Amino acid sequence: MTHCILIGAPVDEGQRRPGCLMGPAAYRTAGLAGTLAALGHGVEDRGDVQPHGIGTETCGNPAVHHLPEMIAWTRALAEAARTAMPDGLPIIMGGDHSLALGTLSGVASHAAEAGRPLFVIWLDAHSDFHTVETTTSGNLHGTPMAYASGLPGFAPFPPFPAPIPGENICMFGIRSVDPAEHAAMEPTEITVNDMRALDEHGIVAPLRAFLDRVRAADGLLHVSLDVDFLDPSIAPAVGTTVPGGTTFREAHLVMELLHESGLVTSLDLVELNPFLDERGRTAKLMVDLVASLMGRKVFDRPTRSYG
Ligand code: 4U7
Ligand code: MN
Ligand code: MN
Ligand code: MN
Repeated sequence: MTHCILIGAPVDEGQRRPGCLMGPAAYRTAGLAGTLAALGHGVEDRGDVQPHGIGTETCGNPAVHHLPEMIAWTRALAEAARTAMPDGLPIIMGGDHSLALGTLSGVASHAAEAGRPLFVIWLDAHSDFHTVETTTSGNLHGTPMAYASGLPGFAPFPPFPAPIPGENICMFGIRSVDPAEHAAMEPTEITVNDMRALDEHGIVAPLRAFLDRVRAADGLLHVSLDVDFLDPSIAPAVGTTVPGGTTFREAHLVMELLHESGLVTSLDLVELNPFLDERGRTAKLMVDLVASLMGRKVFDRPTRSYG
C-alpha cells in the first residue's frame, strides 16, 4: 500500500495551445483517485497549485513567452513536490511539461536532503533539452530536462538545486529532437532509447538495465510521462502529436515493469489537453496507465473501450 498524493498543476503557459490547464480536472473526472483507492492505496488530493508572486523577468531570446509565469510556477511546484515527498508518492496531474521545471526541482531538493541519488525516466516523443536561450518555438515545455541537467542558459530561473547527472537519466519513446537539443545532449551520458532503438531491441531490456542501476544505487526514481510518448492514434489529446509512438501494450508494459521494480518515488502526468480529446479516451488511458504503474494486473484490468 502506497500513500498517493495527487497534486493538480494546471500549467498552460509552457506552450501555445490552450487546454492543458483542464488536465487536473480531466484526471479527477476520469476517476484517478478512485482507481488508486480500488487498488488498495491511500489517496490524498491536495488540490491545484497556483503560481504566486509573478514577476517581470525577461531574457535575451525574443521567442520565449510567459517567462515570469513559468518562473512563478517553477517555485510553487518545486515547493509542492518537495514537501509531498516525505509523505508519500506525489502524482502531479498536469498541465503542460513545463511543470517538470518545478517538480524536478522539488524532487531533486528532497533527494539531496535525504542523501540519495535521483534518477529520472523520461517517457516522451521529445527530449525537452532546450534552454531558454536555444528554444526557437519559445515554448518552455521543451526545456525541463536541460534545466534539471544543470545546463547554463536558464539565467532568469532559480539555479537548479542539485543537477541530475546524465548517467541517471533514461529517455524512452524519443522521435523528435531539434538540432540544438541534439548538440546539447551529445556530451552527456543520458541514455536515449529512441523509437528506432525500441523497434530493434524492444522496451524491456533497456528498462530493466536502467532499473537495476537505480536499485544498486538505492536511488529515488522520478517518472515523467508525456502523453505524446503514446502513439497519437491511441492518445489524441495532445498538442504536439508525433507519429510512430509507443503502442498500448508497450506503454502498459513499461508501467507494469515499473510497478514490479518497486522503485518509483514520484510521477508527472503531462501534456494532456482535454480540449483535444475524444470522449475522454486519452484521459482514461492515462488513468489506466497509472493503474498499471500502481499494481493493476492484466487479469484484473477491466475491459474498456477507448472509443
Ligand atoms: B513536450 C519542440 F520544436 N522541440 O522546442 C520545441 F519540436 O513537452 C517541441 O515534449 C517541444 O511536448 C515539445 O518546441 C515539448 C519542437
Ligand atoms: Mn515533454
Ligand atoms: Mn513531448
Ligand atoms: Mn507536447
